[in-house]
Amino acid sequence: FFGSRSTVTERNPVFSTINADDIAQFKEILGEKYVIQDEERLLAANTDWMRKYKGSSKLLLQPRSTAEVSQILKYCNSRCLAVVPQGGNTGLVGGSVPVFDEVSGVLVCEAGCILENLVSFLDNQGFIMPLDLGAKGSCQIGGNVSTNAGGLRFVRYGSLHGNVLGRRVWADTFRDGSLELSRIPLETMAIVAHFVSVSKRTSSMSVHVGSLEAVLANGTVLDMLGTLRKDNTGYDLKHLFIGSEGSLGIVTKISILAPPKLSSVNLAFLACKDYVSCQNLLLEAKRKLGEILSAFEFLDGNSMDLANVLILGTNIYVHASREKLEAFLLRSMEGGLISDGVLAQDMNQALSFWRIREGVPEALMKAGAVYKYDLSLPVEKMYDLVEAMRIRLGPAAEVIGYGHLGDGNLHLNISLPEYNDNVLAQIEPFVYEWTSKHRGSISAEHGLGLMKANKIHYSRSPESMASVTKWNQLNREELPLGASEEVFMVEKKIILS
Ligand code: AKG
Repeated sequence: FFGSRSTVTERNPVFSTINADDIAQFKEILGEKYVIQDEERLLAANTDWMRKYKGSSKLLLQPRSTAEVSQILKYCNSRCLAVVPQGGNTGLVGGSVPVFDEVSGVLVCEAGCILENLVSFLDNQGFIMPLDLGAKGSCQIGGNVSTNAGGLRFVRYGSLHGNVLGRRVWADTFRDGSLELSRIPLETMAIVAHFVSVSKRTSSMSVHVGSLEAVLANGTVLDMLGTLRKDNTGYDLKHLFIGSEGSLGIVTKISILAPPKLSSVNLAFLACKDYVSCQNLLLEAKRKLGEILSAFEFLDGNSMDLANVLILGTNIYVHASREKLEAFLLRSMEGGLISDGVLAQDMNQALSFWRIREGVPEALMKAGAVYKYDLSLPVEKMYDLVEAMRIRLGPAAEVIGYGHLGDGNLHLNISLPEYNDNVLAQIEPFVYEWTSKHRGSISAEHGLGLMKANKIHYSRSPESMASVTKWNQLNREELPLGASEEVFMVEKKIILS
């Protein structure tokens, strides 16, 4: 425990403990340099981003290839050593080299590639990543796939199930869009709507294909990398690895089809007087701008205050005009859906709007302790939970609601000066019961991890859980990674205990 606020999971006695022979074996496979026992580095790897969960792993391994991952897992399996795959924010192997085919638009890369590097790489080639999230500067694509990260472009490009593994086809009809509104949106609710448009084009067709390579616990390398649009030869096994959080194997390579870069991107930052107006605006945006809408985010007044006070100075002005969006937004303003708003005039301004939205989680971390919930709920019910929680907790904590309105995904954050078990008892299980009652999901995009591993029953029926358990039992000999018992992160680093 870090004080009373973090969680440590008990070690499962089924697993062996590491001995000197094991360490020698790992050094043999990886070389001395990549077998790490240094306390400080282990502490960093054993601690999650929120500094809430703490593992007690004794060894950090840094494999640089699929073959090394395979050898390590095979050995660990034979010795029954617990394995936690981990990724994100370490530069461990000096960066993976992406390979890109411009004609097919297929990017093939190693799991350790940092998302932002892929975004810039593709941008230089005239393409975009279908995935974007606030943590892009440090998260790794292998981790994104293993956790099925959602992010900001979900409303347009869908989940990684569609982007990485599926053979998803989408048709877009692009239109020009314009808007000119010119004041600072600082009312109770703000919405970021991200519009993309391709001038003078009426339609375009893109295809998402892709797949991955993963290593099973017994060291078997499952090569599912491919670039075919169609392959209907039985089960689509690759899907199992997306969102499995490392429990079935370690993702080592990914191929993903990148859509071509659009010739213009427009970002509007809008204020609505209440949540009902936000919902109605979303509905209108889907009706009128559906084919050019690439993100529809929302943050409430408390989120705005937090982001502005603790991280940013707000200084948003706009002079730009784009006809279609302007028409839509003016209509929405006349109809009372929008009370204020601005349209980014250039990329820098657009980035500054995004920084407000993406800055909220960081601002929350700086504000003190935070309890985080990532929920899928019917859009019309979503904000009721925020309000119910405010009433429930009173002045004991600040309740903040923001997230991906276009996807029905609420990030409910409860901020207070320090972690407090009495407050926590007011929040849980209430938040899970409320979500379950409204047939929501207790994890929209963040995954289960340690925090929600034993809360899954709020979102899954006993029958579906039983069938997964049964499936796992049947496949125990073949697919047991089964060791995610400590810090749960992803890819490219392997921690052993
Ligand atoms: C987001 O900002 O979209 C996230 O997924 C982070 C949410 C959170 O920190 O609660």
